[in-house]
Amino acid sequence: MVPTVPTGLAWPDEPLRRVLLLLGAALSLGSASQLPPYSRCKVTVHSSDDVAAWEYHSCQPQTTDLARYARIHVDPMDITCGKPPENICALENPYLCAECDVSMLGLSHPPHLMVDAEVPDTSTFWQSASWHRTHPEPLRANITFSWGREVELTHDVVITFQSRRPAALVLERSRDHGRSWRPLQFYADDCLEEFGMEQRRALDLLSEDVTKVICTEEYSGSFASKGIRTVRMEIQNRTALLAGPRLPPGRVSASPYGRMTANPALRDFLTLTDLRLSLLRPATGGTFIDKENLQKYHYAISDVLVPGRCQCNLHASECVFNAGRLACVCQHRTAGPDCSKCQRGFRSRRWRQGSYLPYPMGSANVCLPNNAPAAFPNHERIWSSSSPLEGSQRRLGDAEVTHRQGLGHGGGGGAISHAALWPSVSSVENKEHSSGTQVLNFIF
Ligand SMILES: *[C@@H]1O[C@H](CO)[C@@H](O)[C@H](O)[C@H]1NC(C)=O
Ligand SMILES: *[C@@H]1O[C@H](CO)[C@@H](O)[C@H](O)[C@H]1NC(C)=O
Ligand SMILES: [Ca+2]
Repeated sequence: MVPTVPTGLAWPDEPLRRVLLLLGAALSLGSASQLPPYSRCKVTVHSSDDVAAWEYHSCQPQTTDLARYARIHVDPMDITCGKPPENICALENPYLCAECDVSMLGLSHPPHLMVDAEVPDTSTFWQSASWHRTHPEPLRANITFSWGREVELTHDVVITFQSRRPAALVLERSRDHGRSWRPLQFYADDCLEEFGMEQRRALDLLSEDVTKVICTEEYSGSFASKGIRTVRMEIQNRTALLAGPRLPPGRVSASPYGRMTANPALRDFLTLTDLRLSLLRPATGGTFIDKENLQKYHYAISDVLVPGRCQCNLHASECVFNAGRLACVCQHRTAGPDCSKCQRGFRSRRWRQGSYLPYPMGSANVCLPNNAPAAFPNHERIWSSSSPLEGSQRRLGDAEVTHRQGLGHGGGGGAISHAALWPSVSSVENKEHSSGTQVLNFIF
């Protein structure tokens, strides 16, 4: 058995999240109407001894903490403290120091302590060497999280510092396994001086700025609260911009997924193979540098949270972690680590990504058997008159939802009335479907 990545229903706020992640799997067994949209790839709509019909939906894995499934690399190699043993001191009090020594359990602070399960009141953390090590050169470190595949961010990235938050850092992403990098967000106590950028808060972004890279002073500037140790990359504030308040009733639920489909730039912005935290300047508590006590300048991170999911092209509701890799459990007769091709024997039409539209079932764009008619419509319901199991003798019905009145021609069996197979749907859904189809044609 491969372990399934734990799932959560709604993404909770921090302290509870580790607990809820564990509960998530149990919660998702609850009633079907409680399931988040796009959580099921296939639903049986009729089943009896000799006839089965099911409907394929586009589907995606639930949000989980991706940081725990990443390979973590810290640069330069010797930037983690303790080799040789050294003292790390408090910024506020240079005489309050702790020893760091990689050879002593309890005194070492390796990178994996950024992604372990935090027990309340016992913080475990990665600790950098102090500026004493590199002065007069700057104290810099890159922390890279690599997944070896595409993942997509769904909620705020949250970095919790054990030390004071750095005076300058950049969060960057790569979509090509680290060959090229693009910034996600800049953070500084003075954006203009550090990066030549005007400071801006995610809260103030307008809907046309949904993928705009900003520099914020919110987490390190003079008005940033000193007691708070978290730095955020506000993903939700950005996706919320797409949710748009002015949709007519009945269409509201289609967002933001529908708009996500219509906004490839945002999907690109949130998709990555690697995430890098580039620490450029530690907190110094002001402009004065106390050269006699450089041990008090350093970085320490107790937790990194990267909520997101495997990018499975809307063809999988599960992603498993096996042999150090995340892999989609592909449905819809697709294959590959990210379901980006059709299974052998199921290639009668070009592979396509699933679509979020029409909301909330989406379009599965299943791969079809090689012997399916070339002009087969893009239907999402398939039924079998032989066995409820998927198999090579499966017969395919012309069961596109918009053609449901015409069920019977080309359909397998015919023993059941289509009223039983296709329960009535509201006109809103019909409308959504037809508009969804138009959008699909437009996009793909
Ligand atoms: C961090 O990565 C950047 C970009 O690859 C590189 O230029 C820089 O030297 C790295 N910094 C450290 C401290 O390794
Ligand atoms: C932005 O996020 C913050 C907290 O993360 C939230 O309180 C606020 O309502 C969000 N703003 C918008 C416009 O979604
Ligand atoms: Ca920790």
